[in-house]
Amino acid sequence: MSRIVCITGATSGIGQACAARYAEAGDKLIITGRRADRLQQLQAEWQERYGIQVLALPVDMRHREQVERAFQDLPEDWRQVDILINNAGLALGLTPLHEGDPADWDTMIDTNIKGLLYVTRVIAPGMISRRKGHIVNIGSTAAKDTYPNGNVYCATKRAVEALSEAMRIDFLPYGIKVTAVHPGAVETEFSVVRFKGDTRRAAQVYQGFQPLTADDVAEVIFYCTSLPPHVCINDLVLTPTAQANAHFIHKNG
Ligand code: NDP
Ligand code: 8X3
Repeated sequence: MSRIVCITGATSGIGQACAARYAEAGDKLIITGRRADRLQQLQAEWQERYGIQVLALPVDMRHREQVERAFQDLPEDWRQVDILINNAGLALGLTPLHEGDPADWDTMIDTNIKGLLYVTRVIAPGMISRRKGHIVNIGSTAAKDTYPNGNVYCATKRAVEALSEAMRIDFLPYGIKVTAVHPGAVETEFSVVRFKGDTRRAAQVYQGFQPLTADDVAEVIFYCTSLPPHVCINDLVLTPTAQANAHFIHKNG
């Protein structure tokens, strides 16, 4: 039975891999991101390859009115979202707090925390009225351990962890599943974004060990959302085998 799956930040990395995984399974997809051209290209590709329906919503998660308008105007047959994957997010910079750029802090807080809240606020009431739904929030090992110079990014992911717990408690009477997935190092556009286009510095992050791929994370998320109705994975940490936690990665050479 096909489900309606809404994935934020589906234009690259983990979100794109998740969308491809659910597309392969025949689910209907709502995909979001700021890059409208990529959304359209992926929409056409998955509709063609898998014969599924894909709704592309170009949206900047930082702007509450944009998010509300995009989701409140959903066509009738797209309103019953079964699975929401709150994935859109980013890190900007890796500097000590006293040298941090407050504009970067605003972007991370507005995207990773407030954007996640805005989308959840419009989607969750429908799930609650239907007494059915699953919300997957993408945290990070950065939520579990604060690392040097990670300050505000780590704080936003700690907030995602706290909000996942809050959703689990508040939505408990309605049978809504809430899963927080905390990946370690995944090679995506994440570090290129963090280092503002410095691809050499970004590549160094993943040298000397085998990082996770976005597909690895997508497979785990797909598993979490494919369990029987009475089974819920609440909190899940996955890392490359070479990574113990946010602090320790065993690199060769
Ligand atoms: P990518 O940079 O590859 O993907 C990030 C996605 O978020 C893109 O689709 C981007 O779309 C979207 N996004 C960013 N800002 C906004 C915004 N303002 N409005 C709408 N969409 C936005 O990185 P990842 O796939 O690695 O990251 C996905 C999630 O996983 C993030 O929450 C990240 O914190 C988390 N994570 C990543 C890890 C890693 O090592 N890579 C490890 C642990 C967690 P667009 O640019 O088109 O707007
Ligand atoms: C992304 C993983 O360790 O680069 O959340 O912050 S890390």
